Amino acid sequence: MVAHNSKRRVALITGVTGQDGAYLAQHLLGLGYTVHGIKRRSSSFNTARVDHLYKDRHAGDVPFLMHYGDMTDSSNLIRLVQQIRPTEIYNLAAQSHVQVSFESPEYTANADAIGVLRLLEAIRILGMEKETRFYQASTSELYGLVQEVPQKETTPFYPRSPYGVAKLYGYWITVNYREAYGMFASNGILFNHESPIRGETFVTRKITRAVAGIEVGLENKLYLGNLDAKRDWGHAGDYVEGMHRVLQVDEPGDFVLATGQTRSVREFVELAFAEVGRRIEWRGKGAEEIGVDKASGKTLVQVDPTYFRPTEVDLLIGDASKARAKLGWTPKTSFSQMVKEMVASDLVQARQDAANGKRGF
Ligand code: NDP
Ligand code: GDR
Repeated sequence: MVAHNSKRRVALITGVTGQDGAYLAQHLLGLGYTVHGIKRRSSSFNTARVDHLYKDRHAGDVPFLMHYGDMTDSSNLIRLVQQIRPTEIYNLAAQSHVQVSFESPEYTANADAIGVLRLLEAIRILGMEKETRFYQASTSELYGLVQEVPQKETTPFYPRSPYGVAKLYGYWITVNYREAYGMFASNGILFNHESPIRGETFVTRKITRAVAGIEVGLENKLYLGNLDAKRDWGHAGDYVEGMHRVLQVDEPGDFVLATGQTRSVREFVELAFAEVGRRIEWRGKGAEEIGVDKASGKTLVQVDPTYFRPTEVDLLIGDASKARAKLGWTPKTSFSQMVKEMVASDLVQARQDAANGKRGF
């Protein structure tokens, strides 16, 4: 097994510009790592989440560096791994939106499934199997259609989207390379985790942004899909600490990270509106359902079937006992603290947008 060289601590994070990449880079820099991140070429700036970590290269000491790259580009990945020689790779890059994966299934498979293989092969081609530990961002979406609750490492997988199916390949190729080549390659099977820098089209951030936008007068109504889906929602800051721990133990393996509590989208909506003192009353059913502000009678939430998915994951609730026992990991942030933090942050943003005459939505 890969002996962990504690003297040299060099991490490579794919997907560093995403929610988890930003939290993980910050965490690893705090632990004294040199952190390299892969960012995609884009016609507009896409590094807002990590700009505060970036120090001017010309200033000398640069513990955080970014490189252009893409999970669909093997030669680029091989070259970067060769140049950086990371002691740890965190593969977080993915087309991570479940609904979008129904629109772009082939691209999702390329980036989320074959991309994992490309990175594992880069390690193997370069003969770095004993030098580099590998973390794969696996997901509770692997569980999909409910087989058992709570879901744990031994629960059978039944993915329900092209995203989930692509991630299933990523999970198993990671296990296979561990078994075939003795690599320190591990899966973190992470349940949903959110934060103020969560992508704006995931349901939690969509809700908190709309609550703030409605409060500040920038928008009138929040349109949502399935209100009854249940998720085990934690805070991204807690989960990146778990990712790091997955690579610090003596043996590689697969670990569920979850809070063990589940809440519906409907409950998230109610709590987020409660943060600004509004009580939501639900009227109607299914595609006709609306959420009304109890005090004013105004409709603030409306179901829009456009957001229904061809196949849905109804219930996720994770059992993180293995992570607790073997990694010493437990989530610290409560659900209500997280909702409060997200609404407060979006209120600040919405007020700035209003002051600057920007709609922002
Ligand atoms: P985000 O969508 O916020 O970030 C995804 C990152 O991947 C972004 O940096 C994005 O770049 C990058 N990316 C996308 N496609 C490519 C590509 N082809 N080549 C290189 N980079 C690419 O996701 P999260 O931070 O929320 O999630 C991180 C990982 O964890 C993902 O793999 C996700 O599937 C997985 N996961 C997430 C969970 C969650 O609840 N957040 C739960 C379980 C697993 P850009 O900024 O340019 O778009
Ligand atoms: P999910 O997150 O699919 O669980 O994947 P998302 O926030 O997109 O959906 C959660 C649930 O909310 C329902 N929903 C809506 N979802 C979105 N995005 N927009 C809506 O308007 C809406 N209305 C209701 C969905 O149907 C679903 O049931 C996330 C991603 O981060 C994945 O990358 C990760 O692997 C999993 O979490 C764990």
